[in-house]
This record gives sequence, structure tokens and C-alpha cells, in this order.
Amino acid sequence: RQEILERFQGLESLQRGRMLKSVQASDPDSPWAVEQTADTRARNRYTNVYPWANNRVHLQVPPDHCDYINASPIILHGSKPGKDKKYIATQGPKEGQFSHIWRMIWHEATDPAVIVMLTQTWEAGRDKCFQYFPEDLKANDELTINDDDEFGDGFKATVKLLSLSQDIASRSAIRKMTLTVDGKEKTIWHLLFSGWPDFCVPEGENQSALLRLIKLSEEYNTIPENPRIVHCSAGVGRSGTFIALDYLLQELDDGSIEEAVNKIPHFDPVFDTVNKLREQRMTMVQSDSQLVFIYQVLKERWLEKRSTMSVNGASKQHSEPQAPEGTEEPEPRPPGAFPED
Ligand code: PTR
Ligand code: PTR
Repeated sequence: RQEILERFQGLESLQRGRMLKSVQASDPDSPWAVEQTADTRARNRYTNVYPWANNRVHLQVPPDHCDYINASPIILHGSKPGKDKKYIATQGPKEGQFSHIWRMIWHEATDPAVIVMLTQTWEAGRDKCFQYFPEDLKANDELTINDDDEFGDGFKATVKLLSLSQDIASRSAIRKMTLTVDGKEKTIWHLLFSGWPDFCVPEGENQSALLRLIKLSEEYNTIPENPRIVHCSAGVGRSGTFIALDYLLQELDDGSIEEAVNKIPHFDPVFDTVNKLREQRMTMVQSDSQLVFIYQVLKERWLEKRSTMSVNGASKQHSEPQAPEGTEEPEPRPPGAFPED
């Protein structure tokens, strides 16, 4: 753990060093520039979490309207061909501004679109995300967006809830919705995870539920080039951890991590991935515990894979690793594979 955290400090200072070298506001070409205007400030949920100016989603608005949303396109290139992963990481929409996320989804995601929500609207008595989607099928199954007032950008849409179910294995509420704009429709799958309070990591059964959620969100996203929309409250801590795991588990399962580690001396896939994420959005994977969690999940998956291979013998050595489906408890860990054990 100590070694991991020291490396992480290295990563923080690497990024701070770059930040210091860049003259942020006056150097818009710097990869670490952020936009600080009255408009952008009003649209940020937190004063210290921004998208990098050079890597943000631009809302497709009429001329002279603000195109800012606190959202960053994220791409992680898979080592194997055809395995690139795309996401949009964004903050929990704010009250009075939730039309922006729907405008973004309309323009940036194909049909069906998948939203992964990793925060609750309220946590510990605090507002973490506005209720930007229809809550239930009884009274609140449709919301209307009509941004036609003095400050609006003219976006008109309806979001209609078609079904709501609870998936026990992923501890998620799954909503199927239709987003309608100008008479055209898009299906939206909305997966709301309940097991992850801010700044923490999902523990025990919440950990296996998260693995199930990762798989589920991939299954609902039937067009792999389609970016999954991932958000929490700030869109960096939990969202960064989800995205890092989604990508790294794929890399582990298809053997790419093992190949890279054998080929490149001292290669650390987690460090490498978190660094790539932070180049695309600040503070991705926010806390030490979230970073350690990524190593821990990967380690468990790797040990599981290895023990399956040794139980099944050489004939099955090239078979696919076990999917997390239905695994409520993580496998007991075989000892001794990692130096810090
Ligand atoms: N991370 C902050 C700091 O130490 O500077 C503290 C903090 C904690 C700030 C939680 C905001 C937090 O979220 P919220 O205001 O939504 O509870
Ligand atoms: N001001 C807060 C802080 O520095 O802690 C911003 C913040 C809030 C950052 C929540 C991360 C947060 O967690 P998440 O990205 O998982 O919602």
C-alpha cells in the first residue's frame, strides 16, 4: 500500500509540475488550461473541479449561447485491436441546468445511450446531484425541457420513463427512458448504483455489485463506439475509478496487462491508466483509497483467473476468465502472488 501511495504522490506532483509550468488563463493552448468565466463558474458544481479547456464537451447551442458543460470526453485505447473504450465523465447536473446533460446526450451519444450514475441525489444531508430524470412511474414519469426563457438556449425535449426495475446483483435501479427531440426519439438506459458514498470505495457485497454494474453497463451499450455517460457528484472520484476499472479489467481479462508487464520493465498499468485519465480530466480517481481499491480489485481478479487456470489444468489455459455475474462474494484470495502480501 505504501509503495502504491508513493507512486501516486509521484503522479500528483507530475501533474502539479505541469500545471505550474503552464500559464493557465493566458495560455489557452496548454493542456492544463481551464476556462474561468462567470458562465463556467455558474455551471460548475464545485469550485475546484473543471474540465480541461482543451478536452471538454462543447454543447451544440445556437450562436451567442454558452456551450459550456462540466463534462469531458474520455478515451482509453485498448491494447488489442477494436478494444478502445469511450466515455463522457461529467458532474451531477445542477438544479436549473439539467437540460444541458440531455442536450449533450442528444448530440454526443447514439441510440441507445447509457448513463451510469454513481452518486445519490442526496448523501449525508447534502445535495450531490439534481433529480434530472423522471423518478417513478406513478406521478413523475415524464419531464419536459423547455429552455425558451430569457436565459435559455432554446432546447426542447421530453424525457419519459418507460420502466423501472431493481437489479439486486448490481444494487442498481435500472430505468428505461425515451428522450424525444423534434419528434425524434432515443432510448436511454439509466443505471443508478446505490453502493458508493462520496470519497469512499464500495466494500464487501458492494464491490461485487460494482463489478456486475460495469458488465451490465457494457451490455446495455450495444454500440461499443458509443460513449457511456458516467457521472457522480463532481464527476472525478467515483467516475474516474469506475472508468479505470472498466478499462483495466478488460485489459487484464484479454491478457494485455500480462503482456505489457512482461515486455516493459517496471510497467504499472494502474499508474499508466490513472495518468491517462488525469490528462483528460482533472482529479480522476480522487482519493488514495480509490486508487488502492483499483489495485485490490485487479489483484483479486488476477488471482481468481490464475486459480481457475490451475484448477482447470493446462487444457483450459486459453479459455476466457470467469465473468463476475452472480458472484455475490469475492473469491477467497490465494496467498503470495503480490509482493505486498
Ligand atoms: N475534499 C475537500 C477538501 O478537503 O478540501 C472537503 C470536501 C468534502 C469538500 C466533501 C466537498 C465535499 O463534498 P460536499 O460539499 O458535497 O459534501
Ligand atoms: N470540493 C470537492 C473536493 O475537493 O473534495 C469536490 C469534489 C466533490 C471532488 C466530490 C470529488 C468528489 O467526489 P466524486 O467525484 O466521486 O463525486
